[in-house]
Amino acid sequence: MSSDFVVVANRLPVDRSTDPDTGESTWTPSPGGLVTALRPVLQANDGAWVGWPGSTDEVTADELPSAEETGLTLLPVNLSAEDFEKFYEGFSNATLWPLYHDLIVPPTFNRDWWDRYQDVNKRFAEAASAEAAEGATVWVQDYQLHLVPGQLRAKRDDVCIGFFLHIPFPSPELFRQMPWRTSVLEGTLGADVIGFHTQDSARNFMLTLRALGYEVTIQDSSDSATYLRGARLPEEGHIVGTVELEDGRSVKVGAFPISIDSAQVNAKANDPEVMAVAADLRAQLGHPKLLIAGVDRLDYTKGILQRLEALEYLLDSGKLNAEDVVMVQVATPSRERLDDYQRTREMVEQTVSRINGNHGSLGRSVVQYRHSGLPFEQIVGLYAAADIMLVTPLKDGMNLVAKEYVACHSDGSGALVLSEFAGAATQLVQAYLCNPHDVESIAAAVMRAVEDDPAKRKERMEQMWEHTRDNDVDRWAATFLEQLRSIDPER
Ligand code: ADQ
Repeated sequence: MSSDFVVVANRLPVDRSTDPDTGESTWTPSPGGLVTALRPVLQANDGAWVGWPGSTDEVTADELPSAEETGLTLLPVNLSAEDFEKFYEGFSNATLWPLYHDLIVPPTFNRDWWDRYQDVNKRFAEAASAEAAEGATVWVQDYQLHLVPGQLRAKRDDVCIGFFLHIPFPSPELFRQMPWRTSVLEGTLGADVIGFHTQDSARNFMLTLRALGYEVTIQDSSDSATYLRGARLPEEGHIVGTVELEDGRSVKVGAFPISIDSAQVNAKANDPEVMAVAADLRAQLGHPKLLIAGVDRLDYTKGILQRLEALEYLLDSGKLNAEDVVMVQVATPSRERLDDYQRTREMVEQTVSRINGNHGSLGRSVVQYRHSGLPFEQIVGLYAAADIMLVTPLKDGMNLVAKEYVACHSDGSGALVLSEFAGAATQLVQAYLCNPHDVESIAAAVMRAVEDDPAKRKERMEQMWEHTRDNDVDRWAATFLEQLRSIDPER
């Protein structure tokens, strides 16, 4: 029991790489936004991070980088191959993920996976309980760990617990389909503050609780769809309502839209080496008149297929000329053993080759597709080079790619085509919004971006940059933690 601040997340913020010659493995920090934002809090509070090291090989704490090296104590929760299959691929990614993304594919309800999910959550809760000092703050992250707040509360009533969901929370009718709905809610309600990216998700959560008999007060019932009419909600990072529990506790529920390290991404885009990457890329692509880009994990929620179909429609209809356009799509392999992900990959790749077959010429492809992750410098180089960024998820909690693109265009260059079903749309209201379920709507948004008055297009990017600059990931973490700190310590 030694840390005043403990983060509990599915993954530890480190990656293992193995030297192909010597076979020796080393751990390197994985520079995610979450760890960057929380590092100052972790360092100031003898912080610890509880999470899975990322492979099914057993790892002990002393094999991981030390607190001196990373500024935080890393505490591994190991997953066996069977845990990985049932807890991670199964319940987390084939039950909750599709259910929470509005059934783009049908979720599988499997009791065996659910049992394993409970077991694995318990191990995370035990690790957090063993590490948290008296009166510590524990911040649990995301859908893989819904039960941890309740399991931890049962062991340690002295700690203050936060829970943040990084993906959307679905409408009550969808959530209620899940056989274990009450247990999932009960587990989550072990927290003192529960955060979502958007007001809609926060409200869905509260309406679900109300439908299932909880006493909830929804303080904010303003129209949450103002972004469709170009207006941001007046207040972000605020409490949407409270839940009164039978044990006398009161839980706050709020909307805290996550962001990126805006200044750092902006600085990277202006770094001469990255600017050279961007210029080289345009040259390699034959200096196209219009460079369109997409960057995603290869996931059916991201709408990669739909955006390719929109491009195809624009080429088929002659609205865009294949000679003038190149689209670069980078898709990071993800959850590759799951059928729905394999199918998505097949459909994406067939569409890429059909477009190139019909519209490319010998030696020149209209769509340049890469199925891999890329170093962040290259991703930023691509963002900087792209005239139009296509971010068209069918459903997305927030979508950081949209914000990263904006941070690379503080000079007002470029244009963002953004799905109205991404949480980011509630904030980047000056984007060219589209309905990704409607290929013609995506195509129309692309044409609006192409044909807009250049001064207006520039103004849109500048306004989005100002908002992204002022609402970065530090602000997100600070706003959430401020709510958590305001919990009565005498409770
Ligand atoms: P994700 O679904 O993973 O996150 P997103 O928010 O877009 O989606 O973040 C992806 C990150 O991966 C970005 O930082 C991007 O730069 C990087 N990335 C994507 N493709 C890459 C590639 N090929 N190579 C290298 N890097 C790549 C979940 C939710 C989101 C929510 C975040 C944070 O689904 O809605 O915004 O968590 O809460």
